[in-house]
Amino acid sequence: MDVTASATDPLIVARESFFTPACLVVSAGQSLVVRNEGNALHNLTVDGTWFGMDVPAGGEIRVPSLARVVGANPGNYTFSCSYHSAAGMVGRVIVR
Ligand SMILES: [Cu+2]
Repeated sequence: MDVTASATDPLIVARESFFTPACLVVSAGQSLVVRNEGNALHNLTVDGTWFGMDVPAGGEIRVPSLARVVGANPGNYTFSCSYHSAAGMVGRVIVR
């Protein structure tokens, strides 16, 4: 059987000032969709990686294959909104 990304990519929703879900598990080959359902500009920054991208209010971004973000290092990564991390806008993604 072919193993490909699921039809529905994992989704993180950003609001003021939290992510939901705050913790999720994804396969390295999957994309990740981040949707901003809040009214402020948010972003998604994955600690320890090169990845950081703004998500405008009402907008959506697609993080490319997580394998391209974390390289050969699956595991636990903290992500945050760099604008609101002090307000607790952080989460965790487990890439495997
Ligand atoms: Cu934010």
